[in-house]
Order: sequence, then C-alpha cells, then structure tokens
Amino acid sequence: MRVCRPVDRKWRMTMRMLNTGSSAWGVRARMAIYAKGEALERQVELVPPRGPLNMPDFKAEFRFGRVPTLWLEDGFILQESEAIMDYFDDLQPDPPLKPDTILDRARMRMLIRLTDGSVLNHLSILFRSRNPLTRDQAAVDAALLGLADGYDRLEYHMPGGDYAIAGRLTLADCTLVPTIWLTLDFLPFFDAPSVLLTRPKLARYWQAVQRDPIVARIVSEMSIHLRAARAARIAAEAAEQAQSANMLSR
Ligand SMILES: N[C@@H](CCC(=O)N[C@@H](CS)C(=O)NCC(=O)O)C(=O)O
Repeated sequence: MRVCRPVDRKWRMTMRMLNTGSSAWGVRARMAIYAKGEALERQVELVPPRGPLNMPDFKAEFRFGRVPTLWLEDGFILQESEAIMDYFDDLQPDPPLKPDTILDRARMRMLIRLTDGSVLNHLSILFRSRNPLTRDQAAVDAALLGLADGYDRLEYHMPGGDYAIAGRLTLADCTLVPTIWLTLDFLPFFDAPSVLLTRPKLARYWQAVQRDPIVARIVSEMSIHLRAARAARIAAEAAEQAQSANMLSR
C-alpha cells in the first residue's frame, strides 16, 4: 500500500507509518491523517509490512513491530494508535479532532477505551476463529457474548447524534468507524445478527456518519482491501489443494 505521489517541493515526506488496509488500529490512524487533510497526508508515507505480522522475519526487523507504527524523521518511533492519533492532532491542530470541552474530551476517550477494551478484544478472537473447521466454539460463544456486552456499553454512552461526540469528526469516529465496519463484516461468518439491530443510537450513527467524505473514503478502502485479501486467500488455498492432489496422484 505504498503511496506514491508526484514530487512537489512544497511537501516533504517526513514520517513513515506501518499500515495495512483493514487493521482496526491501523485504519484509525490512517483515518486521522485523512481527516487532517493534504498537508499531513503528504508528510506521511504509508508502508505495508513486508509479510504476515507474525512471521519471524518481521519480528527480526523490529521486535515490537505492530500496525500502526510511526517512524519520525529524527528516528523516534511511536506506537499505540491512540498516541499516534493524538500526535497527529497536536502536530497539525486544524481541523481539530478532539472536542472543545473538557467533558466531551473525556467522553471521547471513554468511547475509544470502550472500543478497545470491550469490543475489539472480543472481535480479535472472532477474527482468528473464522474457519468453522478449526474454531473453538466455546471461545467463539464467549466472544460473541462479550462483543454484545461491549456494544451495549457503547450504545449506552453514545450521545445519539450523527457523530460519536461533539457533533463533528473526532478521534472517537476514527476509532469507531473501522471497528463497526469490521464487526458488520465478520458477524455473518458466525451466523450472528447485526449488532445494530437492537441498538438504535448506534444504528442511526452508522447510517449518518457514512455521509462524511473521510468516513466514505475509509469504508471504501477497507472493502476493496478485504475483497482483494479474501480473493488472494481463496486462490492460495486452491493452489495448495491442487498441489496436494497432484502429490497424492503420483
Ligand atoms: N494497542 C495497539 C494494538 C495494535 C495491534 O495489535 N495491531 C495488530 C494489527 S491488526 C498487530 O500489529 N498485531 C501483531 C502483533 O501484535 O505482533 C494499538 O492501539 O495500536
């Protein structure tokens, strides 16, 4: 996903960010860049990991490698998506991605932490359990219950508008948008109903927030990336099956 742009003397890439098309944590940091506009977008080169994140050569290159990782010009490394989003927001304050009032800022943090600690922890288990032949059904059932509880918490705390908080795009939307998108995408693998069916504030939010052009861009990138990744996986599995059938027939 290397982003190549024509050389323009006005802009200089000063940062590199390890990113993938559909990591919930990577996408939120990328969405914060897009929300800041061209000035920041042109300073950050998005680079994909050279291979799967759990491969030894990836870990050998940088033991703590994770998506997202931000390399700064002076050699400093920033990790943890919330810290990276905060850094972008402070680096280029306009447009602000944090609410104006102290209370709304705290509520924004609450929504981010709830998403990480009560939703994505369970969604990660579901992500690893997509294959019905190898999944641990007890772990899946517990993750589905946990996920429902996490979304109940979000539903309770969401103010009920078109954006997560403060009536405009904030770091809470950068966090919620990829998470809700991935949840809606994964749940059919488990024959589970949409998390939006019984949660009217979240359902309204999801419908409204997609009208924001930054959100629409991120959602479109995620669906293109996941479609391509799934097609590649199916092709690789078919090639593997053909190879083992070939070996058996010898
Ligand atoms: N708390 C971290 C989570 C980042 C994370 O777990 N990223 C995944 C990508 S989906 C990853 O890099 N996993 C590989 C690993 O942890 O070794 C954040 O907010 O940035």
